[in-house]
Amino acid sequence: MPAEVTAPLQLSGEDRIFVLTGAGISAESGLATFRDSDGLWAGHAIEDVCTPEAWARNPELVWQFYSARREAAAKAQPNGAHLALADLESRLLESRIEDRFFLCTQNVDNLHEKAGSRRLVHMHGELFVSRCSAGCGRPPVVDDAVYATLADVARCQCGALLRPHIVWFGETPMDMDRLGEEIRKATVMLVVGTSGSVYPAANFVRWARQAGARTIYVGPEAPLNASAFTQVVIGKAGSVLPSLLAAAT
Ligand code: BV8
Repeated sequence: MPAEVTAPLQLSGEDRIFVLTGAGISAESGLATFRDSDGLWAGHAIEDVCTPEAWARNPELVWQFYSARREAAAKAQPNGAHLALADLESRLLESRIEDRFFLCTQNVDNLHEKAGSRRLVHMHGELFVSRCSAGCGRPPVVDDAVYATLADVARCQCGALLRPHIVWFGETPMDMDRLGEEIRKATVMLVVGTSGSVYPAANFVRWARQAGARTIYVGPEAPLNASAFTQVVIGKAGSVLPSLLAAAT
């Protein structure tokens, strides 16, 4: 198990930091993670709500699952971890070197945006966006509606049902080329609150290591890919990130 660290993160002017977040960063904002005992998967089997097959079989159940998450996320506020990352981004951007900071989240909630983060990719999609389920080519639309029944679900101009603009298992994550590019440039990778159980996100730390980057994990327990990290900070993101990132410029 790599050594625990408590010292604030030190960055040199040449450093470029790639941050990857998971459900754990939103836990202290009251949003359930996936695998916790009372987590999202506790109530539903992945294959019933988070696959293209589930959508084809029962789109009403899928919309009820994501509508409940829209209601929860709409009430949630960013915590100290989200705010510390937004603060670090603005500090590093002050240094006028455009791409010293990049944030990739597996989360579909909008708490990073609420915290003020800007240079951000939702590799698994966004909760408050929908798109045409027939793939007619029209762009995704902002949509915060809650759909209790299939009859309520809005339709695309082409007539097809709207589906959540979310990456389901078996579907290709968003912006993989850009993410690969940003990981190759990174000299530091900070990973926060993810179990390291879902791919390709769980491989990012290995790609960063191969590129020679320092790799740091923050979370209350070691992730499944812990061996790929050069440093681990065991603790909750909301209390660790503000002090860990305070000195980084
Ligand atoms: C794909 C959106 C091809 C939906 C999600 C290789 C090997 C084996 C399997 C595969 C493989 N490659 C692909 C697969 C299949 C599959 C996969 O990985 N299956 C798993 C189950 C084995 N992957 C796919 O299908 C992916 N697509 O591979 O396409 C491809 C590949 C490469 C390039 C091009 C194409 C698509 C996967 C995306 C699925 N959609 N989310 C939704 O949100 O409803 S995944 C979803 O689960 C999340 O987005 C996240 O990615 C993932 C895991 O969740 P975590 O965020 O890690 O949360 P979890 O609950 O697991 O853990 C919480 C952590 O937080 C814990 O560690 C806990 O300790 C910590 N924590 C708790 N409290 C705190 C905290 N940390 C800090 N502070 C706290 N307070």
